[in-house]
Amino acid sequence: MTWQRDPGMPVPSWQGGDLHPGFRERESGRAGALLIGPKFSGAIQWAGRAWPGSDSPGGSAQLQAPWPSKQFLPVVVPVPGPVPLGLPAAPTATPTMGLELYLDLMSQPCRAVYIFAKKNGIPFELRTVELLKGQHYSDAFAQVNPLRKVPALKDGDFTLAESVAILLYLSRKYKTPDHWYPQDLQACARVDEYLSWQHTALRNCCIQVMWQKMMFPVFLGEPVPPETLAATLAELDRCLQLLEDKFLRNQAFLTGSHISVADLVAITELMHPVSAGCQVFESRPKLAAWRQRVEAAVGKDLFQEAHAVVLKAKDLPPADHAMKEKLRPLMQILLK
Ligand SMILES: N[C@@H](CCC(=O)N[C@@H](CS)C(=O)NCC(=O)O)C(=O)O
Repeated sequence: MTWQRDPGMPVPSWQGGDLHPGFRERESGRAGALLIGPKFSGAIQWAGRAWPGSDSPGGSAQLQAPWPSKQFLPVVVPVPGPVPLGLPAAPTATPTMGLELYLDLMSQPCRAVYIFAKKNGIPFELRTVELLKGQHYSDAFAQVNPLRKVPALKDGDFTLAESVAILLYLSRKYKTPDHWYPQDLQACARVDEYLSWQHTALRNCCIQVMWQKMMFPVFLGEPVPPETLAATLAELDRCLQLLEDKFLRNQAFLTGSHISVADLVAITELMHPVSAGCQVFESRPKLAAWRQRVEAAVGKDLFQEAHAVVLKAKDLPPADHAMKEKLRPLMQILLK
């Protein structure tokens, strides 16, 4: 069994844990974490440093199971800068069997999935599905997600819809650091509680505010009755209060002292009304401080990258007639 770092993948950071995505099995092209399980015996080769403290540019070893103390033995620790591969390149004809994420960063659950995957160095092929071009109605996309919504995931023959299911699948498959989706029964239940609540609360009003305040008047040229917008903004305010009082309280993050997937799901929602010019954080210092903490934990660059598209949505050229017809069903839902 030989491994090499996938040159297209970001170099993951060493977290002292047991997961190092960004590597590919050379023969099959299968993407995945470069982990050797406790039961593995056999020959391995690696590029870059092999263990913390080692400065070897690569090497090989014969491993004999079982490994005594750790559940996983990390084999490659990436070094800063280009990693010397020291191994022949994978054959270009190798079919991609790796993870594919179908996303449009205009969509808030897509941004949560994108940030999570990138932050954790999970190797994936980005398949952009542009909602405003109606690409989610294509037959090809229906094969991946018959619900015709993004985000969607394809991992080999396995397909998955629904952002929460996707986030949890990724956290389990790539064994991401525990704080994202904790093992502890009650800590995990707190995250589940938020994820269950947000679908019928924050999510509804954030998307409605964004469309009613910006997309209808600016993009579609359709005025929204002032009383409709006022009612939606009042509902957003009510949800923000619940977010602060029930979830954030005096904690650093929504479900405790560490960032979890709940924070990603929440912040990506709140950036929707922000993109439409709503002052979501200005009169809410607690929430504003939380936003800063989330941005810092995610990393400012990744946060900006994930939100660049939606923050520029106000500059979209007006939709043409065909586009409006395509969006008609969605518009009816969002004007309720
Ligand atoms: N519950 C789903 C919602 C997915 C969803 O509604 N996605 C929107 C974008 S935010 C979409 O694809 N809309 C296209 C449509 O409804 O036509 C999830 O969390 O993934």
